[in-house]
Amino acid sequence: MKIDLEARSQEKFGRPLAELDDTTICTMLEDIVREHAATMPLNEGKRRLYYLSAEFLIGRLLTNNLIELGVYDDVKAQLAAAGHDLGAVEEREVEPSLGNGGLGRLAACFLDSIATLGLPGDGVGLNYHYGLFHQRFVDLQQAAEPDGWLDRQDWLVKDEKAYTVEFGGFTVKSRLYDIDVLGYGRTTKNRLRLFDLESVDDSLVPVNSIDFDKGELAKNLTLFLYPDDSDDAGRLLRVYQEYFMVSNAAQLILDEAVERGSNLHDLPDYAVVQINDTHPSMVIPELVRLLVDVHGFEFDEAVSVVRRMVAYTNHTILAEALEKWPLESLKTVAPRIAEIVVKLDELERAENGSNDAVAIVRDGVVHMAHMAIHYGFSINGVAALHTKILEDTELHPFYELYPEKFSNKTNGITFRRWIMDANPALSGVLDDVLGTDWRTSCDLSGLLAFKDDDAVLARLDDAKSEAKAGMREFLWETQGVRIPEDAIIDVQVKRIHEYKRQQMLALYIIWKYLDIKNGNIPARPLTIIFGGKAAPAYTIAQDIIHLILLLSRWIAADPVVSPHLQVVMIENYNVSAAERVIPAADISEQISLASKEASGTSNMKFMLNGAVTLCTLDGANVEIADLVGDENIYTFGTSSKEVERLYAEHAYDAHAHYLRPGVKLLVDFIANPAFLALGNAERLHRLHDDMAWKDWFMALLDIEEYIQKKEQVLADYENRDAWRKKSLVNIAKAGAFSSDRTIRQYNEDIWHL
Ligand code: 4GP
Repeated sequence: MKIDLEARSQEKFGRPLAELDDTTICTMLEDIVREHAATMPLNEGKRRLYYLSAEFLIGRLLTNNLIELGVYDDVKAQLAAAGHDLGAVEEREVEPSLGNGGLGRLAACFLDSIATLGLPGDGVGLNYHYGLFHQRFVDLQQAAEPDGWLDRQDWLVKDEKAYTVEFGGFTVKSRLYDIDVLGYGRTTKNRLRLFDLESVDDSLVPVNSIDFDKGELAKNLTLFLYPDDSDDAGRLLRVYQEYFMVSNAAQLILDEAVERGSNLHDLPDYAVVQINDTHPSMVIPELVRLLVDVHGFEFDEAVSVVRRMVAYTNHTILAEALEKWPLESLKTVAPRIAEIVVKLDELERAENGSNDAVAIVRDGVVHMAHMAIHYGFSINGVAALHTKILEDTELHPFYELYPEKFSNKTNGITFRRWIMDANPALSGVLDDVLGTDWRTSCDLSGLLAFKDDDAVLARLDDAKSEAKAGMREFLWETQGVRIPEDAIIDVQVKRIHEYKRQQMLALYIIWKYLDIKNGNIPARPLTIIFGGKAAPAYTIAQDIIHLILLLSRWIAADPVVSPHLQVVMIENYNVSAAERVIPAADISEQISLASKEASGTSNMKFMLNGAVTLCTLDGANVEIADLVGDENIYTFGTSSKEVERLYAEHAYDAHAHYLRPGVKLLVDFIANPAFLALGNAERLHRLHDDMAWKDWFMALLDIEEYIQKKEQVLADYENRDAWRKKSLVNIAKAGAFSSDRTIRQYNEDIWHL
């Protein structure tokens, strides 16, 4: 592809490139990429993958697409020659916010890898007009504002296809938008297909209460990334959204299979559906419905077809993701689907001897994961430990029934975004040291040969300094925070959730604050950075944010402590912020309660960018630890087996742990009189009492060992030579976590494209 920006500028605006502003240039570049992508053919193949997901957290696309097309350096140079900075232009792009967290970001990395490997496979989801909320901090608390992104974006292309979706009592028409998904160095593409309502009405936003008047539903169904599910109305709306998504997806799948020559009896030869958590699991009864009601199949044959084409990924063992819908809700939303679900349940009971533990419908409740396992041909977890827990505990009765369906697919991250785009300095060093093959192979193991090479270690160190300078600039410009140049950068970025234990890091901060007050001055400043959003209905998570913001302000105002300790909570943490912060990190905080984090993917991003991990043996941390070896990682905490035992036997006594003198001091600090005066007393009391009496995710069980380990990390950081080697080994071993590897495994074991 050849781009002549000067010519384009003259042609479009009658002005030289030098005179355009950043926003105009951004739009111009987006147009150029989109127009070029429109001419690229789709990846072809008889069997096509449909990756169904309620979330796709794709992040900004411009830089990524320029890299995929191999024109990034050229565009940068042309802009520079006209006095522009591509970095500043990139900042003009609005980030689509079509996802909440890990599962949505994983889906985006997967789309990138599927396209890069040249496999025929599209993402299918919903075109939410207001994605995840925009987070603001007001009075040291999270405020959630609607984040309309649609009117300022340029990637969506209207597709010809449109369907009708029948709900109980009313019918809507859909509209389909595509975003082209390019692969690295590829001349073919895939798409992200996002369904919207034909009759959607943007003027309805923002609303907090949902109107179930059928006319209103036809206007607002796609306005929100699945909304608050803390009450019945929110849950019902989610069922409506899910059915809208899967009905469109199923119609699209059948349509395209027929276009490619399928007679539908051979549908599994033409299509495979990967369902991302249980949100799209109604695609199973919907496919059966279409085959029976529209295409005249016998019920049994329809079921046998669907059974050979649907695969399910489980992303968490937390109950909230294993959706259970009242059968009554299904009857309201889509009566025919409720009927089919009941038949699927009867069929399953007939086959497996009516075992309630694995039933699809039990006591009027539909267990979506159970349906996905019985009627899918594959179920996978997302890290070795997670899959083991599914097999041995959480889904054990299913594992006994269908051991052959279970497999592990450890998550991965796309190297295009997480190093080439996010960390050009490090990418440049790797090019010089290893040659550029790593850009396609994602194999960085050649770096190990330079473990004792001072020049290479120094260059890696320079790249880290450059990334830190970029992050400092970003945090100053967007958050108004200044970070000391020589600070150790210690980062925990992810959704705010008790199991991820941001509250445990907050307790460490209290400990460190008191330690410095006691005269123990650290060798150099420590900057602890948090980023993440809390679900608006998740009260304790909001309380944790409040505590972090309070600590941040309190410490910044303390003349004794502030030169040595800084706490930063990034406002509105998103993919773009992650790209600035992760490359700069020295320490990667992965401190979830063992057994609770299915995999994690930020752990992989940090490692790839040379941070050293401080972690519990949870999720993919276990695999990172195996790869890098004991001397290049810091692990601590109660094992997942022991945690499972404590839960099973109700043997964890939070209050007994709280009463230990060192611990009580820290927890009580949350509700000290000065904090109560400065902050929100209700939030602080609630969080304090929760930790002192309940502590469901056992932060107090691990806190002492955590503090000890972290102090060791900080001390070891001062041995600069040894630390640089640790960092090198982490980068060198990160190839195992390329999402290209993950996608190859999905394809070889599940999709067979
Ligand atoms: C997340 C898991 O919490 C995380 O451990 C995992 O890395 C990620 O999925 C991708 O597999 N789960 C979700 C969710 O985001 O909504 O269940």
